[in-house]
Amino acid sequence: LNQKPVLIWFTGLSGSGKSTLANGTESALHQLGFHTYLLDGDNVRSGLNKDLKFTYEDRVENLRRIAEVSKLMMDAGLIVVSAFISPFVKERETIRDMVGEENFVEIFVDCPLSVCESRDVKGLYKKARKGLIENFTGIDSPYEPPVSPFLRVKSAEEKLENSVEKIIELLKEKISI
Ligand code: GGZ
Repeated sequence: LNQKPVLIWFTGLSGSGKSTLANGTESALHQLGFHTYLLDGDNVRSGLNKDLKFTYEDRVENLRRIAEVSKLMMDAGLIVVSAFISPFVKERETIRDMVGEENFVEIFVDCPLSVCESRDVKGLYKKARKGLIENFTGIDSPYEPPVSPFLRVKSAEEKLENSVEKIIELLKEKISI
């Protein structure tokens, strides 16, 4: 199997479905025989980036470290699948430049704030509205959507399996897998 190391970067609001899509994509790649690694808030913010919060500076540092770790994993030959809000265009561009444009696959998980907020799986939007959480993306901290992502997934409208299938098909073309 000729595996090309790439960084598949899911960006979107909290509750938009990034992790679900990233998980689905990783499983699909794994089933095809690829060696992958999934990076998300659960395994990064609880460990490596435990010292970081959600101020502008901390988010920038969060993403910088994630990009560096992704690079190391790509050096090891892995396909890295990552799911972070990554709200700023500039930081996503920096990551793209760090890993090389041809190795960066940006997927915009496009889900209206109203839908993310109504799902509120972890009750964080409610807390943010009450002022109990500061700098919450979409509430009192900005989200800048990608201008021209590799792919835009309308996660509130599309079925997960269909989105994953589309991602895999496009990846096949992009990295000739
Ligand atoms: C946004 C926050 C915040 C604030 C805690 N703003 O839905 P979740 O819970 O599981 O995913 C969110 C996660 C976002 O971390 P990221 O590392 O992806 O963010 S960034 O790329 O902007 O650095 C949410 C939880 O952390 N969370 N406080 N204030 N999300």
